[in-house]
Amino acid sequence: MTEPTASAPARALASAIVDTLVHRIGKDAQAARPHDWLAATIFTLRNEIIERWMESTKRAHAAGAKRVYYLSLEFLIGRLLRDALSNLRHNDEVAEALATLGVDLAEIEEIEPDAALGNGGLGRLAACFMESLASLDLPAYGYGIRYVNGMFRQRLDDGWQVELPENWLAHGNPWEFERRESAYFVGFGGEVTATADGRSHWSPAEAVEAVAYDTPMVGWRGKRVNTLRLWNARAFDPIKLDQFNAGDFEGALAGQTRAETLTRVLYPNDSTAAGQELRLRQEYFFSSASIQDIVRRHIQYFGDIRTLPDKAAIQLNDTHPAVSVAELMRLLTDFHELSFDAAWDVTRATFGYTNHTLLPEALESWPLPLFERLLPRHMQIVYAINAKLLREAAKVEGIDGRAIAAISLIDEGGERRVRMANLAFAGSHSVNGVAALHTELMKKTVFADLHHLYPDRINNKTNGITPRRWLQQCNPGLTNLLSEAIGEDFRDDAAKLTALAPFADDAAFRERFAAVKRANKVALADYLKDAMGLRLNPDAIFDVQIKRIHEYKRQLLGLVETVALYDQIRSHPERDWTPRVKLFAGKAASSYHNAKLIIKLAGDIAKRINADPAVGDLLKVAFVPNYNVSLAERIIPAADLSEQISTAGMEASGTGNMKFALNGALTIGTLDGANIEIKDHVGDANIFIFGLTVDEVAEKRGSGYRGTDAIDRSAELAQAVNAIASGVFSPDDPARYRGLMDGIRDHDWFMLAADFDAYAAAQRAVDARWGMSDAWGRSAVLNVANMGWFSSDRTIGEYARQIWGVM
Ligand code: GPQ
Repeated sequence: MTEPTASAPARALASAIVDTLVHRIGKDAQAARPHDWLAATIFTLRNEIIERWMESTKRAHAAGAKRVYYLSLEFLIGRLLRDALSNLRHNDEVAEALATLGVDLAEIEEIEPDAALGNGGLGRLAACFMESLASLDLPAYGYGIRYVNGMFRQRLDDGWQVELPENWLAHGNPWEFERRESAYFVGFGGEVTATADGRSHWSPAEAVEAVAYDTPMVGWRGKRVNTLRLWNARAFDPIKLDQFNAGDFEGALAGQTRAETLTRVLYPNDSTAAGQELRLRQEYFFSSASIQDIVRRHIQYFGDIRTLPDKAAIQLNDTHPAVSVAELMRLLTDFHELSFDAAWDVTRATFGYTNHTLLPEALESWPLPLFERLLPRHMQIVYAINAKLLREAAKVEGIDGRAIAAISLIDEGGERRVRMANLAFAGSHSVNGVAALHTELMKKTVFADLHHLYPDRINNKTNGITPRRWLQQCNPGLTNLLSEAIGEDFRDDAAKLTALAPFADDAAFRERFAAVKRANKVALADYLKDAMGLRLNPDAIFDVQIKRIHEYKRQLLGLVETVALYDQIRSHPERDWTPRVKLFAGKAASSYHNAKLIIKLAGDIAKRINADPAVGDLLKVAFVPNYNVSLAERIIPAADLSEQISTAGMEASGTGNMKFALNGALTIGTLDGANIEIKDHVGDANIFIFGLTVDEVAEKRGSGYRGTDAIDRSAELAQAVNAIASGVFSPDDPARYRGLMDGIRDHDWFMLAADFDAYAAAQRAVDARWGMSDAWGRSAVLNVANMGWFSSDRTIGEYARQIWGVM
């Protein structure tokens, strides 16, 4: 079967894959289906990964190295085969081997399910960080939950979002290793008693077992392989036989069902606190298992728990794992016999906390009675920490009663609640924001008083993205062009991309650069034609807004401007319009009414515009269903224009913005989050910035501004809002969008109307620049050249040196 033309290594690899297929999957090459080939390929590749994994672990152990622990309720890692192949530089070899077996590597890569254990930016950041940690050869573990159902699959029924469960484990998961020996007891409820020697003893009323599942995280060139350890909940006693024998079958299995519920599903909320008891249980479950595992490893390797901060840096990815602070305090005081003060010193020196949003609805706090019922010992510890914290605060000049109330771990206004952000802040030696503006706003708003108390604690770590997945893997055409132009150095150090800058003035290079972009657009157009029957003109501007649907991200601004443009094209067909394709994609939280309505509106607008012969190829609109990491990998390399148009002050950083610019799209965006730093790097001339600043937004909100003020002044805006409100795009239900449009007229909290004219003007500036293809090409090349700084290697380097002390 093996073709004689294949190289010797490819032939050896092919026979290894077939061997795996037969002995591990139990099928021969004739019977194998695509999923079998996928599994056989992964299992074969895994052998090398395992060896590097063990070598990495041993090396860290032998060096007595300090380890980084990244605790996150979300890891949006996506597919892993291409990532591993590409990082190990085995792509060509494996493709060749499979070809000799009549199997197309690209085809089997396509059927690998996305591991979507996250909602959006926060979860994807965690995945980029895991890859960079391994690439920088830093010993690190990610800790999270092995959700059986990750992010839901989005289907559009008549344009309405419907959520379907995504069963990513349906065909098994060849990447994971169950570690039955790494299992921990996690308790809930019950009561706390004092022991004879004056310590506390917690007797939980309920307990589950946390079992580890490890996935290898392969760094660039396979230098290091780290571990992503995800916890699965299991009942200690999976079946109560006495009950079963007595005929109560459901009751006999109830414990197992209850345990499994814990790790069953990811809460599909992005930047909003879920607030349900199950969520607090998930948070404690994975925090407790992770902290126990970290403490166990430390004792095993180093013996003395008091040296923990020298050997472990634990980073809290937002407040979701913040209860870890109380959990470590519990282990140190109740089991390792440290005094409260000694335990507190160890705890603070070990933890760092990253804040990802200022949105009040995202700040987690738990009703005190719930917290106390579920975690009675932790409640005591929180009180004790609070007493210490407030004693310290009272000594500081300028801290009055109001400030004390703001610093307290307990919110006493109304129903008493435990504030997780304050707990994370107090329990960490470092608190960081994710972009420069965001970090400054943290100091001025949510954490103003804690910042006054601990002025050295808040620091900035601007987010980054891994250039392996978000350039090399998703855009091989551009990557090859870059290596022809500037050599291979940028593959190991994205900062070396600056060598590309002189090529911005090289017309022949710009032409090749444009050809790569066009080929990516053709590939995307082909895909969307198959997937949703769309016909797109690859010479139009591909204008893209893909991210979670959220009012502050202002997909609605993009849609209203689309309607205005549509009206302009119809009213002035004689003008020289620039053809545009407007692509939208993203999921809405299932309970977020307006976000779901915005999705429906996008579909309604698309239906009307795409069918109108008066605009023809000049304007096409599409809402692409089921946005996920894999879809992003297809769309981003094909984008010309990246929409980053959040209301200033509301997007902590954004990371999609970085992916687009790195792939040569120009950004149209507000002075928000990392857009500001992108502007500083790519240069004002190579980005389209518009809209109110943070201060102007605050000023308007404070001065009784209403959307109607702006609508009355803008004929274009008024026309678009009125058309949507009156049912032009929803003839089947003319009132459908009245409420949504009234929201803009009445409050316009997100400043859509206030920013509209500036946004529309910026879009016309985009058209003008597109018309000067040399100028556009020059800007696009300069974006790629100057985006290396946004590599997550740079970000992780900063964390490593400035927070973790591991570099
Ligand atoms: N982010 Cl709090 C999320 O994706 N989910 C969340 O629950 C919170 C924040 C995002 C944030 O909105 C983006 O601006 C950031 O770029 C991203 O986190 C990573 O820091």
